[in-house]
Amino acid sequence: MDAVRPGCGTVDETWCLVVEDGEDLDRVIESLTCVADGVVGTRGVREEQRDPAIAPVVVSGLYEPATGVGEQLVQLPSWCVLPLGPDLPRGRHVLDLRSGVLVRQVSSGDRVVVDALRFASAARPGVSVLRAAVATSALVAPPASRPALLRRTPSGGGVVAVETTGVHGLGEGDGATTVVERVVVHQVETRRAPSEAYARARLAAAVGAGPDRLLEEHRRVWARRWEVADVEVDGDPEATLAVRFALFHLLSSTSTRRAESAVGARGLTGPAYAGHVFWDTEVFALPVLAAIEPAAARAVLEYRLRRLAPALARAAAEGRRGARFPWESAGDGTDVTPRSGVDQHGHQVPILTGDLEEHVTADVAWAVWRYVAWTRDDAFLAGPGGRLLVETARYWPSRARVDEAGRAHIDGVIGPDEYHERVDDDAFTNLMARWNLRRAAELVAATTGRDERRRGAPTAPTGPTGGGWRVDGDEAAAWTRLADALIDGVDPSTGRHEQFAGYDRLEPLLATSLGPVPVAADLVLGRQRLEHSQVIKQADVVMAHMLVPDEAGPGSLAADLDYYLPRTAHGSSLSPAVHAYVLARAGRTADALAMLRLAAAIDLEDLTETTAGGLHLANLGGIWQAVVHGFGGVLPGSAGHDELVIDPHLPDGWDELRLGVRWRGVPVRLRLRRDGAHVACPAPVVVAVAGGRQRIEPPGRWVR
Ligand code: IFM
Repeated sequence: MDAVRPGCGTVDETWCLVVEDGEDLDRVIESLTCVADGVVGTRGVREEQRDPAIAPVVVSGLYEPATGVGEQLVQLPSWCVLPLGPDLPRGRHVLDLRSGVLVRQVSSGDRVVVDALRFASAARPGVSVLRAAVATSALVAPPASRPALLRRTPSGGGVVAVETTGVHGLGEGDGATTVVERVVVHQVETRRAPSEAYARARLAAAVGAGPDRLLEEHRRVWARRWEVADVEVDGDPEATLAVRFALFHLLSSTSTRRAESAVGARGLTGPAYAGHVFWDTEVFALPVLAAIEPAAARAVLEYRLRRLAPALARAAAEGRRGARFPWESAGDGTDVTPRSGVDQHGHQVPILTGDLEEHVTADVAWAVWRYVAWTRDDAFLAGPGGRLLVETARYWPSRARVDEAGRAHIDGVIGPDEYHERVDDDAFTNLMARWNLRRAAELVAATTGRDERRRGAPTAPTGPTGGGWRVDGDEAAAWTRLADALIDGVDPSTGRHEQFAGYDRLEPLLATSLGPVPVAADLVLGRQRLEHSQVIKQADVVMAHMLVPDEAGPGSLAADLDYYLPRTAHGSSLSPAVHAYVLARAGRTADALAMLRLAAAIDLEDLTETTAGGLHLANLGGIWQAVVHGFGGVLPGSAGHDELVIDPHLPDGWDELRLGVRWRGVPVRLRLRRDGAHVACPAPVVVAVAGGRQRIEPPGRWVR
């Protein structure tokens, strides 16, 4: 077994997550220790698991009909279970983030009863391996392979799982050990029937390579990933582990190999929210991928592109133009938000987000822009990415209302703060719509200018399907006019945004008066009182400062933070990391660090008691963004500028922040300190530090 030990021989607390098996904690541990390869996620179900675990294995992009939630991610039984006897003592899991390997050890006195290692091959997605040495006396039957498993879905796709279990004995008598080597292949197809013959051929190739070589390949892929993306905080091992843990699960839940990647709210770590895709994917996970694994970000955008037709159809059915993306999306891209849920008193309550939480449409556009900012994938912007920007922008003029004074309003929405429903002029929604309109208009202007120069005639690229789009200058000019007319809620007397029309007149209740945050204010106050109070669920106005700071009222950042932070319950896991980011940008680094710790605790300490259903992927993306964009100040320059901005705001105790990104295809490693930054790059890059642009030649240098 030594040949397959992970890097945790001596456990490095910044690379390894160590969890002791504990009563009632199984479901949480299963989420924390999930191993996934972007296609198949295997939760850390114990090898001796007997009670029915929840969704031991989930399969990306495959949805099946499910009561109450429309569609849910396909779930399969665990392939890691061994026929172990009932009185096994509890053990511990060690998840080695560096090599992507989960080790489980169970000891009885001096004797190791189970010493198991598993991984989901990053080198061969769909191939997973379990290698376990178990005390022969603990086995109640010889370990054997399960027969092939086939699941089909209404999309015509499906998954077939085939496996081989090799068994051999070591030693004799009381000390005898049985070594089990199991290799499994999950062959997943989203649009056609999976082929068992192909799965068997892959299995034969994997078994031929053997567990040692499979592990070596797998570790090499993770080593390459970390070479680009690792984040380390000198002076704060806790923050280092939190951000590595976030990166590990984000990269595990997304794919660089598939054309399209459906990333649900819990990634591949669990079944909560039925694996539905929310805005979480575009504004929390995608920014991380765009900066370090652009192919995975592109696959995330492809998921929306392939569901543009239902988004166009929905807008048309509602009498609008352009595209309206669904609040919750699954297989076919129609809205699958449940229409009702059950509250704490057992009463049925309507869920209105599917009808009213419309900012997701602009969020999709924002993700296109963010991807292009990191990659300069101009062909994507000129083709299908541009189409997403244009069709989303087209939605807003048909959705907005212009009053007699010429001011534009968006009525009857839900913003990120879901405690207040059917509100008018939600500042976040309006700012995002405004941003969407302006970027699309700029794109049309840039494209038309380029085409004029090239051909002497004003045209925009067109095409029969996803890739093409055509906009005439009058339509684009109307977008700019609407953007200028949209109400943004800035009150000149306070210098801050009013979250929505009438918010300031609500009961001036602070979330902090309800108890320590995070607090589920809906449970404490009840829906009725809550909606008439100023307590908000999560970052709303503050979120706009994170996504579209140039759209927010100049100078409003401090006033908005001062006002909204004490009113925020952080009743959504998305909230603390957003605050960490924005507080860091505002220079309030001690408060930002406290928020970062809260964000880290959400899953690592199961702070909201919801981690059993899977890790909160948006929070994980938020943690990385808070560290890299918030504290590091590392971001693409604003539109039209080709430099990577570096503007660190480090909290006390952080001596140096080391991180990596891919800037326009070049892997750049940064060491950020209070007095300067070191930029290491294998090809020239342009950076902006303290407002000054500098060209950095390889291998790099300090900039101050
Ligand atoms: O998208 C979020 C939403 O903002 C708050 N409720 C949970 C959703 C899924 O994470």
